[in-house]
Amino acid sequence: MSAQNSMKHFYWIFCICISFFGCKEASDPQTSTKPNIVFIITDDHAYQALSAYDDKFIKTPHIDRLANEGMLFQKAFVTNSICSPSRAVALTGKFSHLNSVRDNLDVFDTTQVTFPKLLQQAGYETAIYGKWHLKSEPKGFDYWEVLPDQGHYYHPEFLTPEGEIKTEGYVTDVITDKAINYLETQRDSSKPFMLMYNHKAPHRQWWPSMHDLEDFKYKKIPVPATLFDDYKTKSKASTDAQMRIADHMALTMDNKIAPEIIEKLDYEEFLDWYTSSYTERLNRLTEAEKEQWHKVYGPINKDFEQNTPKGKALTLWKYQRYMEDYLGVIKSVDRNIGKLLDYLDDNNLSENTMVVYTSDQGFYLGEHGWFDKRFMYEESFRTPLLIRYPNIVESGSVNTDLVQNIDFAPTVLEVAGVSIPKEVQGNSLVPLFEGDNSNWRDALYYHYYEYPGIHMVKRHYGVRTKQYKLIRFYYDIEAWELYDLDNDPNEMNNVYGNHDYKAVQEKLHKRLEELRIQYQDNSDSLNQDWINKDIKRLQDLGWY
Ligand code: SGN
Ligand code: CA
Repeated sequence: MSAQNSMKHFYWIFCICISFFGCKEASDPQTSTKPNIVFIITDDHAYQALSAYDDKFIKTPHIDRLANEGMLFQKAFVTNSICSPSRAVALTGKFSHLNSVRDNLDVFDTTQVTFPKLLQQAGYETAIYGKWHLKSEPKGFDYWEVLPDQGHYYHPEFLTPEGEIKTEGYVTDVITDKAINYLETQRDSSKPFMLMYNHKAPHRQWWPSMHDLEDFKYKKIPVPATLFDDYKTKSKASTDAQMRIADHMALTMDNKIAPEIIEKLDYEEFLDWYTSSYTERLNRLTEAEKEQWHKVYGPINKDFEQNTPKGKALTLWKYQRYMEDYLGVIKSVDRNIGKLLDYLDDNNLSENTMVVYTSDQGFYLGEHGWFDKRFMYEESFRTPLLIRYPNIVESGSVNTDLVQNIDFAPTVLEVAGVSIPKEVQGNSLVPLFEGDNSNWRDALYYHYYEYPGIHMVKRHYGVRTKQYKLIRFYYDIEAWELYDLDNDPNEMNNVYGNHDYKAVQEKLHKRLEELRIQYQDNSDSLNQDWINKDIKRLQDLGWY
């Protein structure tokens, strides 16, 4: 046993003795037996843009601290790669078909059991600041201030128990200030706390903070090998998806070229509202901010006007512009996480606090030609997961087991010493913290539903083992795809129906059926009512 492990065992024996002999719990969080929890969920943070995973695009030294001082999960996944569903999964530990949120239009049923509610009942104080995106009012939180819907990057509004409020500043800074203010001035220090600190960033439309406007501009960003994927072996689901940088990324709203230039040069925008959306966002800036903004984006606009890229050159230009802003937005996330971690250090809270860093899903940074998420392919199925918990997690450790966001709720509950309800479908990560994966899952289940809808990614479900992935696309298509991830990590070669994979394919079909039974999911065939309701809502939104 390492010196560090024996210290940890000593710590636990010490804690057990204290509770056994009925000693009064000290109010100092350092000596309290109940650990605090800081749960950070960013929005659309690709693991490819987090240097603990990969430093080809950006260095994120502050977020990386959580891996250096804790555990980095190399194979962390979501169950349904989209925002509201992922948040509902995190809160309940249940798949979308059982937690009321299958897509971004569903309303979260707050009468359900959630981990914040259970923590509250167990004597925790709970708070949430930032993105919520579940439509109903937050329940199970002593304090909450959340962004309405997606929220805004500049001078964001917040929903609070007292109604909507306006704030000044950049959203990532504002959320951090609220979280630190809670810790500093509002928190009841006689209780352990659970703080959800959820960022809007780096969600589309990628407006960096004034501090980071210039950071990545004109720095050549490496281009992914699959930027010009022609989906040769894939089903129509890939061709039909509307999330290609080349065809569906907006020159105005996403790449920040002034609408009058786009019009003058006769470039086409995929959707009309992109132009107004860009102007509305620009108009949220103060006059001083606008001036600073134009100093950086003015020359970019001029260059575009002079060079008028077309065809492949335009796709490469759009990719470069997209990444400059996306990475700029991440800079401010990293800086703010650093601020929060420093606060924990300075206030003697780091030792007895579990800090979880994750995103609601991954994101495409040009792989397969895409931005956005939704597909069960690796870049959006995976999500970053870094956990620092000095009580039991060895610093600098790396885990490669198949973990999923259904595991978050049971993990937090076990760490807090609260029993895990039977209906929870995930597993606590605590055994993995301690290096024990003897009873861990061998396969993951996934199900995505938001179709027809924005980006038009067809409904699909599937299974992923350590080496293989089997996907079924359904609804207005019937197609299967199979990938051998060891031999084809970029998922370019669909081998479904290939004779060499006959046995593998049969095994995966069987495993998929077992998982659907285990997780009680028959929602592709039996719920025509749900499907009709979805179509009606999407028609109301003018998306269908
Ligand atoms: C918005 C975005 C989409 C994005 C969805 C869902 N368009 O509609 O690109 O897929 O949110 O994102 S935007 O022009 O309004 O930015 S999610 O993270 O909330 O699921
Ligand atoms: Ca998201």
